[in-house]
Amino acid sequence: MKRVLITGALGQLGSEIALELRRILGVNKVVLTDIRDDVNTALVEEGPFYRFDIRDGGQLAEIAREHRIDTVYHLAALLSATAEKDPRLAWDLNLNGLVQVLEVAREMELAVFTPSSIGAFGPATPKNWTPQDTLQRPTSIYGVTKVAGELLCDYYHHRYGVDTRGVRYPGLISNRTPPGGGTTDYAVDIYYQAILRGRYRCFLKGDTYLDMMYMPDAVRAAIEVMDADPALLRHRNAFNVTAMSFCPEEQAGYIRRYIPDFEIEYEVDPVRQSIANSWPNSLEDYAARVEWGWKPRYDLDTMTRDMLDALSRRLEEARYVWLDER
Ligand code: VAH
Repeated sequence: MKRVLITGALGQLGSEIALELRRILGVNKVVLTDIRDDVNTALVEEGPFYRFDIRDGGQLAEIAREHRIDTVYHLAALLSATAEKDPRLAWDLNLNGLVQVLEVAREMELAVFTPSSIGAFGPATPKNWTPQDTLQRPTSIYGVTKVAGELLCDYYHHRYGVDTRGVRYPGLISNRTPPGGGTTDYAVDIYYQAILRGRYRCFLKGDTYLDMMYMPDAVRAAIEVMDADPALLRHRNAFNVTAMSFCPEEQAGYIRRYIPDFEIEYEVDPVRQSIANSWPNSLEDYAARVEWGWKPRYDLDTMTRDMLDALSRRLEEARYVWLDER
């Protein structure tokens, strides 16, 4: 039975993987860590949690030893828009944090999941049906850290035999935890504001196509790739995975199927538009499908229905803090 440690466990993806792994393995088999402890406090209080900076490898090793960890989900990182504001911090956290995890994994023979992103591609990459193996010359610091991270994880596998695996995530959409500082955050916020205000001001152009995925599929991908038979893996860091590709205008149209009067307007953020323009319009994910049976379950219509249903129930009960924090 696996014993898992999650870094960045209170973030958008980390908190959802934490919930699902604790459901599967039991609370005490899943140790959470994060640099902060003032969000998702239910997760902090219900089981083992440590607040520390992932760049402190010594503390990581101590916790992994104390809890007899065998698998690390390393999710602590700055996302694209936040990273662009402080490139040196992004490099330090995203890469030196990863080096600490890989070194502990090498010494303690731990398996490591590290997410990459469609941000690992750049303007020179084929934009439609972006292949698994292709040119990667990202122009954002986030993308630079993701490509370097992919190469580092593959190096630790080939050089030291560390069981490193990852997926290149598209934009992730969750009805539980708001995203933190990404270029695809609009695709989450739009649902909240559709319910609360009936309209949304989008920071990307209406015809900006990006790959996206509903969080239940993203969590399942992270678990299934780590459970895959290693003998069947030709790739490791990192597999293209996707579920859908849409633009803000298209997403607004699907919302109007449920909220007919919903209106969208545009106030483009040049930094995030430039990042989005450098990313693919759509990925092909055949390697993941062939090597470990990847298959998404949600499309834009089923995701929209589930998001609006879950949020309308939740937002009736509690103030929408995210909007107030803006
Ligand atoms: C971001 N949500 O926008 C992340 C993700 C593909 C996008 O990497 O930075």
